[in-house]
Amino acid sequence: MPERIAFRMNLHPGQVAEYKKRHDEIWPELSKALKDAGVSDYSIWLDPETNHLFATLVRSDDHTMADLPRTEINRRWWDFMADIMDYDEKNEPVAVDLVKLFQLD
Ligand code: RM4
Repeated sequence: MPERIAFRMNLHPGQVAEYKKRHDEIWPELSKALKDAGVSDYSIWLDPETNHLFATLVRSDDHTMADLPRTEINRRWWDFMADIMDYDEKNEPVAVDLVKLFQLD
């Protein structure tokens, strides 16, 4: 069964327009890499009070999301985004897994 996951990232203050612009112009190779890794229905939402980015996506049974950080395209995208988001010591965007507490089908 495909599963939906959610996680939280952190945007730097004053960078909403830039973040949206970059994603409006997302590199086709990155979209393809995500889809090829089994990712679909991926959306990112802003909490304007905290600058938190709430991300949610569906991943397939046989997804290979764990391999994405090692791909050249993903690394290039993360380097490109590093000036406007919080990053960790591994030079990856801070991403806190969110815990699902409710579902209405
Ligand atoms: C975000 C962040 C995430 C990436 C999406 C497409 O800004 O870099 O890691 O999955 O873009």
